[in-house]
Amino acid sequence: MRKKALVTGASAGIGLATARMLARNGFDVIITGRRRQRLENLGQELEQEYDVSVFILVFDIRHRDEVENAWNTLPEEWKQVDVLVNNAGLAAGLDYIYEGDVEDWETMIDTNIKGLLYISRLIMPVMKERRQGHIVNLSSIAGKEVYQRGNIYCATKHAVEAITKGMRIDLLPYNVKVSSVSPGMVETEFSVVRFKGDEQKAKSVYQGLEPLRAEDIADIIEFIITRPAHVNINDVLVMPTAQANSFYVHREQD
Ligand code: 8X3
Repeated sequence: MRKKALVTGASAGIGLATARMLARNGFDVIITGRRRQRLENLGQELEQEYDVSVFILVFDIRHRDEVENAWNTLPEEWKQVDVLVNNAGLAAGLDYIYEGDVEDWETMIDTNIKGLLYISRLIMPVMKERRQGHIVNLSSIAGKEVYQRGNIYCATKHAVEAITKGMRIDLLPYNVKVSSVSPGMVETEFSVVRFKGDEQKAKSVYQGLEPLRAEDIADIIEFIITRPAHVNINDVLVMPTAQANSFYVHREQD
């Protein structure tokens, strides 16, 4: 039986690049997200290009019942997930905390923390039972540092860090690896979503520098999941060369 991987938020960005990387490595892939058409296009591409099987689960990860119902539609052999990539996540808004939109806070908390927990809660017992598996959580530089107006987004990524550590400790006796990847600036839909579709504002985040690409992060996940059985990469913190941390970014003038 071929190995199975599940990637959340696979319809774009890091999730999509990761799904491609997994298929290239011979995994059958469960791709999840909200946008069915995009997932179907990706599924077709992966099956044709890499000769693997793809299972599509459409759900909004913020809704526990949707996540559980989708999981329950999976045939038993598909539930034997070897690699789980908890990628689905977003930033909504960039506001001073005293002016923050409470809806934005809830969206981020529900997606980045609760959503990650909902899907993990279904898959961890399977990994524990099989005494095999690897969970890769997408954290962020925002999980290490807090920057002005990043407040709740940073809080959710700090929570991901704690959850990663908690998973690693609790799954330790069961041979399950737990890793995280913590990127700085990656040019995906991230900033467009953060700024609610304002493409100009989103572009300006990456003005004058070369940001990371989704594929750069997929490359790192590839390295993480292809280490020998006795090696676990706990965390990789990765920045564009033009970024030192959340505060120092070098921009070339046009
Ligand atoms: C995304 C990186 O610096 O915009 O997680 O918070 S940052």
